[in-house]
Amino acid sequence: VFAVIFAVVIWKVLSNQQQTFSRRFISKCLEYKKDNNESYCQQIFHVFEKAYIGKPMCNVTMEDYDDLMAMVPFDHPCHQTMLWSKTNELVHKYTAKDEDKKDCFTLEDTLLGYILNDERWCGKKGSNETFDNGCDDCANSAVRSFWDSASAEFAEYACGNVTVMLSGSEEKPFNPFSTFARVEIKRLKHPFVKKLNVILVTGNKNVSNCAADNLNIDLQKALDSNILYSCNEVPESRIRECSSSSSDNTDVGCVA
Ligand code: C8R
Repeated sequence: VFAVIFAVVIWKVLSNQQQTFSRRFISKCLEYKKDNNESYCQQIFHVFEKAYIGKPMCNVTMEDYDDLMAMVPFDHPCHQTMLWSKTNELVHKYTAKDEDKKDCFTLEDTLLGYILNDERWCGKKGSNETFDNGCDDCANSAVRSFWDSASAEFAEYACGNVTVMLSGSEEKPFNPFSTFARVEIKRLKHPFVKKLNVILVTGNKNVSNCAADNLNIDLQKALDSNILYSCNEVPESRIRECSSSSSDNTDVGCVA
């Protein structure tokens, strides 16, 4: 009897865990856009799961998300792309504006980025469930491969003048291990992309500026040589001012 009760409890906990993740996924999908309906969101979840379900935790590749990326194309204006590295909180504060005022878009403003921001998930070999805890953080984890895959698509979609917000508190604002350096910069392609504008955020702890070799040499080497480049040092306080909803300034015009 105890064994049966124990098994039922375990089963309940596990199925509840799965429901929690999928329910959160569906409800974020529904709240992202009024015309997203339940059946569309469920279809997306189904294709999403196929990327990692039943696979060993550290064995998920970028390509495993190809079907998902194909199913959910971007629809934001490609000439208003905002990339970032090590400025997660600030860039999102800055781009969080009402729909009609918005003039730059991060990956978190797109459907999949919005749903999966701050989430963890993985599958397990021999199981058809999604787990949202006990997931290892490895190079080919379901989470990392998702961000690599979505970031690749996002950068390929970019056009015109692209902005990237980097941190002047880092010795290497263009960190070779970052998603921006590994995945995004090489996917910005001339003639679609004309220019890359670095916004280097400065604050109390400035260890680098626009003259750093890491930007002038390393970053520029990684960038398609036909794409123009510029760099502006902008104090963090100024960006916070630009972020306030009372500001009449438009995003890029405000900090550039
Ligand atoms: N991008 C990458 N990673 C993202 C992400 C995103 O939009 N959103 C989240 N939450 N994450 P970092 P980076 C998670 O080192 O590596 C895109 C992932 O778990 O400060 O250069 C985006 O378009 C990931 O491991 O920045 C942006 O331009 C960390 O946060 C770059 O890639 C990445 O944090 C940012 O990636």
